[in-house]
Amino acid sequence: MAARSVDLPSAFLADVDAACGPGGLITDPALTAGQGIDWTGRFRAAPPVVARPNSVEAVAAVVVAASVHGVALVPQGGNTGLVGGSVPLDGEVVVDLRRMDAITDLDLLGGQATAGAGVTIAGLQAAARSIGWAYGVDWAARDTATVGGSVATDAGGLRFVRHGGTRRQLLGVEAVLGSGEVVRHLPGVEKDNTGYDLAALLCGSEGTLGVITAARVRFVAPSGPLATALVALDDVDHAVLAASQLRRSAAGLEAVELMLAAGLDLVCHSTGAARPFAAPVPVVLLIEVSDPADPVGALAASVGGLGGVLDSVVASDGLRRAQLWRYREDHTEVIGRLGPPHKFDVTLPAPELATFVTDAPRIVASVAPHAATWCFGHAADGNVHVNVTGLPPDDDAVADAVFAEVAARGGSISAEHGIGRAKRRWIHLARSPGDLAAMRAVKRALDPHGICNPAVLLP
Ligand code: FAD
Ligand code: 2HG
Ligand code: ZN
Repeated sequence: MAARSVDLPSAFLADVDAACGPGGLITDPALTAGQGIDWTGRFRAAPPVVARPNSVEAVAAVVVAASVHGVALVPQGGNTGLVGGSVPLDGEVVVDLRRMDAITDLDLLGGQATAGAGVTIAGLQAAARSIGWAYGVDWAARDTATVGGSVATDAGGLRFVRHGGTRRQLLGVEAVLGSGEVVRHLPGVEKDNTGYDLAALLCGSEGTLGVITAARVRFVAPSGPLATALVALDDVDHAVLAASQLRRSAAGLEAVELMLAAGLDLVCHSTGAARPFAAPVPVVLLIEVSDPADPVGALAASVGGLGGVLDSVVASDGLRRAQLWRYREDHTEVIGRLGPPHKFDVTLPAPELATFVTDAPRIVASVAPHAATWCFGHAADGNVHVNVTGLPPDDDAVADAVFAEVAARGGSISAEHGIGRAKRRWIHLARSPGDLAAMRAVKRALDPHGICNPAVLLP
């Protein structure tokens, strides 16, 4: 998508340099080019100017300088976002939070910690493990995606059915609002009804209200012994029924993930992984359960009650389980190798999910006959990732068709990735005029100069 470069006032650059200290302002295009391109390669900006603050005071000074000089900012963490929200296409300055990577106030008794915005999800998971707890949210970009980015997007991930998304883990945040005001509520208590929930408001705000500098998160109990299965089914209807049945009956349900034949074939072809089943199968669910005594038995009992099962493979040792997970987690990577994909991360009401997944290739083909459609996702959450390859970066016809269909079926145009730049034009399909007016009023109040990610989320 188109990029625009902007001349920045030298006084602004001097203020940022002073605030961020040595190594905190990067203007060399050779060093910043990667930070102007999103993970998919669809959104490509000119190499940006990058500020790398390492304290909340430095972030506040950058925000104040930006408002004084009328410079727009794009907060950036791991730059793994999938809706183009982290790249400065309009010459914004990138505020890179990765230097703010401290984990403090680890509370063994309460199961909580405070994580700087730049801590990676894998780093937070390791910190939780080090005191006998677990962090409840996990996804394939765990080594790169950051706490700040995950809060800003309310990331969902592979264990949503078990623990919910990022918002559910959040006890409080520290952030610099667009006004320059610092909000800091990092409580060490589980229950806390003391007024507006600013953490929940900033969660999912995609950098449009301010820069998140730290989060207080709760941990969850680590899973007991796990068993993981790939279960081949004869059609998507049976997969959706299975997800519902598992949610009702499998006490230790950890994950239910959907794959289709084409995606699985692509993963095997592209990564060299062995085909999991002897014969081709149309639909596969990855099902994981935990059980303190007999996870394989619990999994077998759950799978035994499902209809339409053609075949299954089961693993309980860590290495083999990780191999089964790779079939699902590698989808994003291997689809990306075909060229920049258009990503439609949608949720459907349960009764609509199977027909939507079945119809998606036809809906895409009706406006883009030469494109390829790939569907996979989080079956237990009604969340399907429709990826379309073979489209020009600025194609809108497929989004028009897919999102109209999702809206007509009562679904959401963003389940977990956010709106970003990619879906801004279609947000009215998911939110009412009243909702959008209220969001604009919040934006005006917290970001009065309109400097925080102005091209993202709100039309
Ligand atoms: P970035 O990409 O840097 O930024 C994302 C957005 O947040 C931007 O709008 C940015 O401006 C804003 N932002 C970043 N940091 C801050 C901050 N400190 N303060 C304010 N705003 C900020 N997502 C899921 O939900 N579930 C998945 O299962 C999932 N799987 C993925 C798998 C792969 C292989 C990849 C590449 C991505 C996946 N994602 C998934 C998407 C992505 O990892 C998440 O959206 C993640 O939360 C982004 O974190 P980040 O640090 O990379 O943020
Ligand atoms: C996943 O579930 C991520 O793997 C990425 O949300 C989805 O690549 C995608 O479209
Ligand atoms: Zn996902």
